[in-house]
Amino acid sequence: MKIFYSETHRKHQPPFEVFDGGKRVPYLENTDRMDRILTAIEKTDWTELTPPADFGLDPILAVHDSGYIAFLESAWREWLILDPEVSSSPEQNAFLPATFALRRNPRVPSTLLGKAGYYIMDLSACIVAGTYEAILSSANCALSAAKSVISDRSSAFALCRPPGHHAGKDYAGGYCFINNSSVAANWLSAKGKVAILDIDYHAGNGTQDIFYERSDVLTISLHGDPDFEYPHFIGYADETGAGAGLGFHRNFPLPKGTGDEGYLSALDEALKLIRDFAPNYLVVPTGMDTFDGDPLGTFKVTRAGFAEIGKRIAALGLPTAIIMEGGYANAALGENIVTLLENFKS
Ligand code: OKP
Ligand code: ZN
Repeated sequence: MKIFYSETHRKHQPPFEVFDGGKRVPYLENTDRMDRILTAIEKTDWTELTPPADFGLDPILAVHDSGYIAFLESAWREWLILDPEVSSSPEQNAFLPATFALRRNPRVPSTLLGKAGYYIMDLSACIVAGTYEAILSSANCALSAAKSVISDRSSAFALCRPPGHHAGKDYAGGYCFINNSSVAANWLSAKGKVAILDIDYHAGNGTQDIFYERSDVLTISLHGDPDFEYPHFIGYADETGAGAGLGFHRNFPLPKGTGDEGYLSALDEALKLIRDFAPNYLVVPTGMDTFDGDPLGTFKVTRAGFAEIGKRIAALGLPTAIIMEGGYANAALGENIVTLLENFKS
């Protein structure tokens, strides 16, 4: 199985994020996550680590707003000018706004902090010097996996970092800037019908937003109920698409403590929807934060659970692009993802 990966993610290493209560904590979406996965992948004899190709900006701008991408490109440089103190210790700093848009009146301010409040939805999408380069490289991993799914007619894994599923057309949040899975799915949608099955612990709000009015891409997300879990304001069961897209989005909000049994029964419902839709390609935004003991999750999915989840998704028999999203129980992360991926060997 081809695994698309680039070392460029290391350029995105924010020194902190801000948790509930205003607590500054070390950035949980860290480079160690990738190191753990790479170590586990190295032990297999059926994986082939492959550098991503450069797809340029076009497939990204086919999903994201150009003003938003321009903001991401220039934010760090502009921040250095606005706060010259940052230049003396850039590695101890990250750029984040402290005021957020209401979006009742969709105007984009002309200034850096105005734009930041408009384009960023929380205190985890920190921008540092290397963020832009890292997010382009991450998107290229997802696009490379999508292309490989077509040309090799087999499944592929995009080892993306930063993740993407919380990023919308014109906003960053939840460690996400470019919605890698959506960029890949939209690129694939020019070649056939696509379904997206998001199995990260958190609701795939960005993906939901991006495809909400489209009927050619079915989007489904299984996640912690947003009534108690991030991202709180989206991901409820009654959100099923709009306009032409009505009926082509589904959410499966699940309770705290969901284990293998509860998860698998929701997954079976989702898989039935995908079979009925009869897509040509499947994109799976994959988070391992459903794992029992994940610091950002409340579910109790086990390693045996991941084996079964992978087996049931693979049984769809679709060319599948598996796209890395979250998962923060680093010590178990590598073995967990390999356990899931094994099912997609060709
Ligand atoms: C990203 B991914 C709430 C803090 C939430 C952001 C979580 C982003 C998860 N207590 N912080 O979906 O794994
Ligand atoms: Zn997550």
